[in-house]
Amino acid sequence: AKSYEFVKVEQRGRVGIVTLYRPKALNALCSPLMKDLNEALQAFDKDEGVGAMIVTGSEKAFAAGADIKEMKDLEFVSNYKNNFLGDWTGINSIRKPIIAAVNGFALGGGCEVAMMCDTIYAGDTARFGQPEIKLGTIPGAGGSQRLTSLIGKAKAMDLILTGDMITAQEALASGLVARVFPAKDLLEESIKRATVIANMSLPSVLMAKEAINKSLELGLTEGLHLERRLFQATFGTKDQKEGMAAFTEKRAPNFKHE
Ligand code: CO8
Repeated sequence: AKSYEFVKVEQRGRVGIVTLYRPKALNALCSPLMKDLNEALQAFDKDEGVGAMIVTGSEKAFAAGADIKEMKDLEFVSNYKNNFLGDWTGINSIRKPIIAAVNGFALGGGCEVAMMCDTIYAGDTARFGQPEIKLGTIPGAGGSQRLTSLIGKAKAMDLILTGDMITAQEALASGLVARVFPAKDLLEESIKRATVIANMSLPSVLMAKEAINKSLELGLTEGLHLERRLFQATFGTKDQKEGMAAFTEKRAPNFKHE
């Protein structure tokens, strides 16, 4: 596998793990780090042997946001001409599921990267926030949009307008994260669940992810139409035959991802 400066990659069975690695700056998301992250995820997305991915950071920080030192002297016209942050959306085009496993700080762009993933599991010491307002700016990579759809308007306003952090337990209660584990167990527990997903039929997994993500963008009629069409399409896979045969024969299915 290729090696990168700002992320570490590892494969456990059918699970691809990308660890953000910029310890000197609490994994602050400089442009080269985002480039490495996107490349590493794209490589796993293409890899036939991988069925699900995890993005994680260190025990102290998932990521403490965009790199403030890199950003501080930027100007509107150059931001606009260079489409600043416009190319940080690579995660959105990954088709396989990605779990963000968050320990420590997930702030600003760090919280946004976690929300770009398909679900978030947190260690019990994790802290989430969108502190951009304290720097005289606002979220720029989906914070105002994704956080609002995940936790609702009142809570999103409260967090984004004050810049306050919330704990893992608060994030769980508000629907930002799906599960909380003791911090030291977070990665192993995330790998276990990613393995469950990675052993399901990959075509079904891709279709389920696509259908869920489209629910955030389509009206109900179009969303139900897409879901029904994808559901019908699963009957064209060998894995659907295997899954239903295994149930009938009272045995575990052996999906071949085709
Ligand atoms: N950018 C650059 N460097 C950082 C950042 C950052 N966001 N966060 C921490 N660092 C650096 C510190 O400067 C420090 O470096 P040095 O040792 O050279 O001084 C080192 O990391 C360790 O940090 P601290 O000493 O501050 O550690 P503490 O444990 O005292 O505090 C905190 C931890 C509370 C996380 C604190 O570091 C902090 O508040 N960080 C900034 C958090 C923040 O405001 N983040 C939002 C940034 S704005 C943003 O993300 C805009 C979104 C744009 C979209 C991004 C696209 C994905």
